[in-house]
Amino acid sequence: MSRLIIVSNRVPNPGPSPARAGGLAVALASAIRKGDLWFGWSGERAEQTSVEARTSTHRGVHYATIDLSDTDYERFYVGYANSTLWPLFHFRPGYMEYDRAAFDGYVSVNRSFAQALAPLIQPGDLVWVHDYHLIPLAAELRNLGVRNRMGFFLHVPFVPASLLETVPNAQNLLQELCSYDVVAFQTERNVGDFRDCVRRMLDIPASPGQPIPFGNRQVIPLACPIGIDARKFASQAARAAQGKDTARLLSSLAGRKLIIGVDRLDYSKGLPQRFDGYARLLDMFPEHRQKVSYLQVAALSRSDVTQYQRLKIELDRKAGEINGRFAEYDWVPLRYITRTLQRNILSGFYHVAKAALVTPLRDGMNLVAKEFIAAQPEDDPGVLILSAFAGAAEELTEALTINPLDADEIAEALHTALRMPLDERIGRHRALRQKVLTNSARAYCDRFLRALQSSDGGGTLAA
Ligand code: ADQ
Repeated sequence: MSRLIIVSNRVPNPGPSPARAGGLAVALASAIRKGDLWFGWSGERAEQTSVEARTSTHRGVHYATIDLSDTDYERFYVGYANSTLWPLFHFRPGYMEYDRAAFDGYVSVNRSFAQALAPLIQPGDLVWVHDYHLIPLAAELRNLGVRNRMGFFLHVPFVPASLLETVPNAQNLLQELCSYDVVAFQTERNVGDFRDCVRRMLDIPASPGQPIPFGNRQVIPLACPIGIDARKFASQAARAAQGKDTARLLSSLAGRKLIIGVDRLDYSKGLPQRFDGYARLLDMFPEHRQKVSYLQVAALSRSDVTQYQRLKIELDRKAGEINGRFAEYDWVPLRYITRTLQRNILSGFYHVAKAALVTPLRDGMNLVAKEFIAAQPEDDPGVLILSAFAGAAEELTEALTINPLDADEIAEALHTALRMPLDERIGRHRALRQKVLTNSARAYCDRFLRALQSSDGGGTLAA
């Protein structure tokens, strides 16, 4: 087997298990082996962006990181990646900002990544690049003479041509994606949009099921839905459900049904609309008052981007309004936490929840939906309420699917979920669980790496 090099914007802390193991680190745990290398930004800022990587080894896996200067951090990370590309790929053109200096910073950080990474690449290594921060990386590496097989996975959604073309240099972005040997997306729909963009914006034939000819190479577009280690998560959840944190939660619920939501505090996750949906439930179906409790864990994220600061203010206000309006002296309808909870504690909470609200306005996949299904007890499962605009909806068709903009629809779905008969809950959960077990983290890695191994590789960038 070839050595694998994983490249992502942030490199997981290789030390003892961090408080929050992100979806990426967990998903890739089954692909990365002794001798492999993980390369990316350290998360640290320095006077200058590093020209050479700092290396370390943990349990046989090598880690190589670079620091970013304050200016590069502002332009690359806060600017182009999170204020231009993130809103673009989440269908929010109104939130998109564009500043040429930020774009230049994005290109320059990708060049710095390439310069620090190129000397570490050996012949035969497979290079697997992750997410929208690093679209130009393969082109930059190829300019430095790297001829290895390189693949890219986009964790966020891809957009139709009519949206992609709103960003300056959209054609360049597409050409840079085509500099990889494999370009993988979360859903078939994303792959369809990518092919369509290539046809319309680059005037290159991109027929369904066929590789795309680009320069002297072939690019393989691939739908490769990310998964979780569902068996491990299920046993962790069953154990955690017997632990002291779940016991504390259950005793505070005093027999009430738990509705759970777990997200980064991000405008793509549809949190204000979800809060409205919950308030509508208590309005339209007052029989649930005092009988349910909704726990929303919304970990603060990207607090240096203006839209996220505004969202936090809006949610704080809405949470206050809901509790002010509906709470009784012995019942708080909404528990709202803006911190990260440890993964094993969360898994126990998922286990005992009777419904999960996963209602993003757009999401590449959404791993919380899969974690909830894996964690639920098979003999008395709760119900997943899932946005039609999460990538997970393409697979998890037995969930209650809703339009996240419609507060009344969220309320009706909650009402249905809270009264759903046991046999229907078991039937839906059995089908969902099977999918989450089959489309696991390992299946995701295997599918991607098989495609990358089988690709042409080694090509040069088209003129
Ligand atoms: P994210 O937008 O971060 O990731 P998501 O898939 O929902 O989204 O969550 C990733 C992980 O973070 C999950 O394991 C989840 O449990 C954990 N997490 C989220 N909120 C948390 C909280 N408040 N406390 C503790 N843990 C929390 C991007 C894309 C997604 C895609 C993933 C993986 O935006 O669409 O599913 O990458 O490809």
